[in-house]
Parts: sequence; structure tokens; C-alpha cells
Amino acid sequence: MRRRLPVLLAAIALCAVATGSLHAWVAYTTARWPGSATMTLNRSSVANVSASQAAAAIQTAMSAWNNAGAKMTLSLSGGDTNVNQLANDGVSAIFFRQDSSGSAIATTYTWWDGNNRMIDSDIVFWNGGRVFFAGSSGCSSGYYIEDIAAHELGHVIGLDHSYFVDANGQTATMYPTTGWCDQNFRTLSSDDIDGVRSLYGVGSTKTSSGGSTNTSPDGTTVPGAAQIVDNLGAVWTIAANTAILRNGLQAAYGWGKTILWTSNTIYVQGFDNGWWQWAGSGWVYVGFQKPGDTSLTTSPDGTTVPGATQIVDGLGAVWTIGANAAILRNGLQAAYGWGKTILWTSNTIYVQGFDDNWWQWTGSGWVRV
Ligand SMILES: [Ca+2]
Ligand SMILES: [Zn+2]
Repeated sequence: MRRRLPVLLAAIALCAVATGSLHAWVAYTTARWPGSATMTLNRSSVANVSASQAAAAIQTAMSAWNNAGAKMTLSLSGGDTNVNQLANDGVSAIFFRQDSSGSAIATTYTWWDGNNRMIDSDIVFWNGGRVFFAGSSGCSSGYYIEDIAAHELGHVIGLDHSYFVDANGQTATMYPTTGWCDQNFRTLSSDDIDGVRSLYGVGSTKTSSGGSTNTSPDGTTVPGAAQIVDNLGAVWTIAANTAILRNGLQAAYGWGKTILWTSNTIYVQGFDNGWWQWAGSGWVYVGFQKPGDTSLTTSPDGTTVPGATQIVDGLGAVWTIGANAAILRNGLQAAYGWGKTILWTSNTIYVQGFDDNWWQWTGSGWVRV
């Protein structure tokens, strides 16, 4: 998508209204996705906001298309990718690049096979000399990820540019140009909705058990709620034997005591209190800090207990000494550790035993130093 001079934008807009063009959407290919497409964000490429903020903005843009009443569902994987190339490589990647491409704000590339099936689509946000924002406020001389993503996702679906402008002067999401901080694209116009419905048919691919309109509120936990419905309509519960169930089936050997839904991602807390993120087909360990909780900050180098009442290590684990001198990591004794002092230095936890020897935490046990 390209940004052009506002005066040109206005001229095109007037033209579209004057001709009464009701069917402005255009497909750039006869190829289609088989009803759904899953994309993955390169989280480390996100520069101007947090990766989770960018993911949430993209997710919301996907929901706009998913709620258009067409048999086509876009989803964002809860996982991560290091893909930063535009390539037909089996990963539909979304990434930010510290580079520019003429006046383009972002560009979408799509590949399809000989059977007219789309198989890969990549979106690059041109971040060089440009600032992207999340949410719906605070933008200045930049662009909201949600709006740009909504436009690019229309390209992913198969739509080309549209010069449609509605009766209120609002341009279609697939309009080729936009302005700084504009929030028009995030709301689909009737033309965009007509387009996706025409390409994929009217209906819904959402499951009867859920769908994006039934998605659980951010921050929902099980227990607390009986179940969580994620943005794909999958229903998450905990079985009596503590298996983590996705639509009634154990999800990739998952076990745990808590399921948390936040930032459009499923997390499970295991029995050691560590958190795991659902990555679409498996689990990725994310540490001891509750996802979304930024209240814990890593302790300064050299912190000791006693002295301080607790140490927060680089993984967000909280270290304390129990009343019986047990060394506690998130409230549980760490590998039979006992001692009188805990020291946090050089990104390492050390414990001094009662014989004054020091022991280093290895992640699963203790080594004498
Ligand atoms: Ca790709
Ligand atoms: Zn475009």
C-alpha cells in the first residue's frame, strides 16, 4: 500500500462518489485461501511497541475481517517466527523491517499454487524512518498498526485496492492511501465486506462452540471461569486429572493448574508455577512471571536475602527463604535447597549454606562454587 499526496486522495474520492461506483472492490487473483489462513508475527522485529501490543493490534484487524460474515478466517499464531524475508517458505510471516520501500507503509506478498490455492502470504511493515503505534491513541506523525494491518490483511485475503468512499466520505479499508494516525481502515466499509463475501461466500467458518464474537475477555482464567474461548473459537478447560484440554482433547501433553487468556494468547501455569504459552501446536516456556503482569522487575545486581525480603531473577522467578531455612523459588523449595543467604549477581542466583559454602542455581539444581 502506498501513501500519496492528500490532494490526489481527495480527487480520487470525489470521482468514486460522483460515478456512484457501488462495486469498487477488486480481486487481484482468482486464487483463494481454503477458508482460513494462519499468520505468525516475528516478535523480535517489532520496534516501536511491545510485541504483544503489535500482536493484539494485528489480531483485532483480523477480527474485523473474520466478523465480515464470509467463509474465511484469519488467525494469528500464538507463536513466534524469526522469518524476516518475503518468501514462499511455508510461513505466512508478519514482520517489521528497518528499511523503506518508496512511499509504501507496508507491503503484502502472496503466493498460490497451480490449483489456485493461496499457500503463503507475508506482510512487511516498512519501519525505516517511520513510527508505528498500537491501540487507538497517542499516535503522532506515524501510523496505527491495526489500521495498516487491516488494509494489508485485505490483500492477504485476495483483495486489490478499492476507490470506494461511503456516503459519509469514509474510504474503504482497501483504499490505496491513508494519512498519519488515521483510524478509518480498522473499520471495514460495506465495500470491503462485499469483497470478502464475494471471494469466499457468505457464511461463517466459526465453530458452534465459539467464534470470535464469543471470545473470552482478556484476563479470563480457569479456574475462575469454567472455560476460556480463544479467538479461534477453541474452548479451553482443565480436566479432573489436570490435563489441559482444547476442545475436549489434551493439548500437546499439556498439564497444569491454571489457564490464562491474555493478549490474545493462551497461557498455562504448571505445578512448578512456571508459565507456558500455547504456540498453536505445542507449548513454549515463558518464565515465572504471570503473563501481562509487569509488577515484578528483576532485582538489582548484588541484592541479597536477607537484606531484601525477596529476589526477582531474570526469568521473573521470586526467591525467598522460608521459615525453616528452605530456599524457595516461587514459594516452592528449589531442588532441596537450604541456606542462610541468597545472592543475585551476574544474572545468577547463589545460596550460602550453613557451612558458608556457596552454591549456584543451574535452573534445575545446585552446583558448589
Ligand atoms: Ca512466507
Ligand atoms: Zn495496499
